[in-house]
Amino acid sequence: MKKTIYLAAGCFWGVEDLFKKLDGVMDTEVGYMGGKTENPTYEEVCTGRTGHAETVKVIYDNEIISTEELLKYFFEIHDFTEINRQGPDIGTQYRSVIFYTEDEQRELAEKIISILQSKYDVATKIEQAKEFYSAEDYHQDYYEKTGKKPYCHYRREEITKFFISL
Ligand code: MHO
Repeated sequence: MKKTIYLAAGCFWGVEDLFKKLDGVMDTEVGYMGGKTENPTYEEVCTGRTGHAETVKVIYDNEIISTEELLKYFFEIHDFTEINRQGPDIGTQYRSVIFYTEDEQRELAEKIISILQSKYDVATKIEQAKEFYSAEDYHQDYYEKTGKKPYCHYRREEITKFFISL
């Protein structure tokens, strides 16, 4: 079954790149969510004043990847302990948020966060998905287009191992 979730975890270039490579992910799109400005531009979001977070829309085939596996991957590819920041990128637009579209996603996000909290300070917030504003074309598939590499998104072996140990 096809499902949609919106994930914010710092600069959306890297988040999209990593999710695109995940088995079961059918489509991705980068954009903005969680703020107050309608149809924001990248420059406006960069000021931190729109309230939006750089967000990736992830459409996945739930028969190939479960929501739980997808969410665990989310926690493996970014530093979920950072508040309003991801690596060199600082500001509320880089906060860590799971924007759910259905109750099962919210429940699983709560479950995984409570497990992670036994060992880590988790900054990730869980919120209901709101209006998603697609980002400018040049931000879509940024690393595929430019041939550059993500600078703060990669799979953290420590977190992968933590999940395996459960
Ligand atoms: N550090 C990057 C952030 C880009 S991301 C789309 C830059 O300043 O270009 O926010």
